[in-house]
Amino acid sequence: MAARALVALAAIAVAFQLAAATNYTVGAPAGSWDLKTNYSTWASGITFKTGDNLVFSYSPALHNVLEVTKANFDSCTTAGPIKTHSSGNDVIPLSSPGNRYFICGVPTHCASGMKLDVDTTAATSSGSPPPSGSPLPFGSPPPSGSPPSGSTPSTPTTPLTPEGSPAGITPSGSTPEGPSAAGRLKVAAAGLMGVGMLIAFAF
Ligand SMILES: *[C@@H]1O[C@H](CO)[C@@H](O)[C@H](O)[C@H]1NC(C)=O
Ligand SMILES: *[C@@H]1O[C@H](CO)[C@@H](O)[C@H](O)[C@H]1NC(C)=O
Ligand SMILES: [Cu+2]
Repeated sequence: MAARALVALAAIAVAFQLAAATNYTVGAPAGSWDLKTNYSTWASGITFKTGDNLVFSYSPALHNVLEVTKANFDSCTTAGPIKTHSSGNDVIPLSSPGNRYFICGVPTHCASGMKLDVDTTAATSSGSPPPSGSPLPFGSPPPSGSPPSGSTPSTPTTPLTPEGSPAGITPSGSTPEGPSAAGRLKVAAAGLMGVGMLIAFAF
């Protein structure tokens, strides 16, 4: 009984953990994968973490997505891409830290601004659930309350424009609130784990 409650609560905690990964629709909310969005401005307002996904949403009749090298990104060279995406709803997992480069392969579109450089930082380990074999003793703080020192801060990078987001790119949606919302979820999940242990001891 108590064990079952613990397992259920652990599953809830894990579900919260998975929900912390974010899907970023490229260009949203003001635009998408189009000819009018400034993608360096768009990306500068987001801290991309490993586990997040990029979602390129566009009409496949008008655009596509080529993942390319930095050299080909800089020169808008569409030949020999690392990977080509053309579904119109391409979900690209940011599975490891580092820079990745995406351009539109339709002639003139890259030079017109359809190019996105994404710098992914390693997600901190602060949110990982405690090992199942060693529950924390009573009274210990939630495991995710404070990230370990030396971990990458989760504050978004400073936008290039002095006034913050330019008009039209309003900071709504999940983007700017992602890290703090995720942090709250982690704390909530940790709290649930604590309740689970109370239940376990009560039985
Ligand atoms: C992200 O998108 C994928 C694919 O559409 C979906 O399976 C997943 O649930 C989404 N995750 C979030 C956190 O929205
Ligand atoms: C995007 O905006 C930045 C900052 O205003 C500017 O320096 C850059 O030239 C713009 N990029 C494009 C492709 O227009
Ligand atoms: Cu295009």
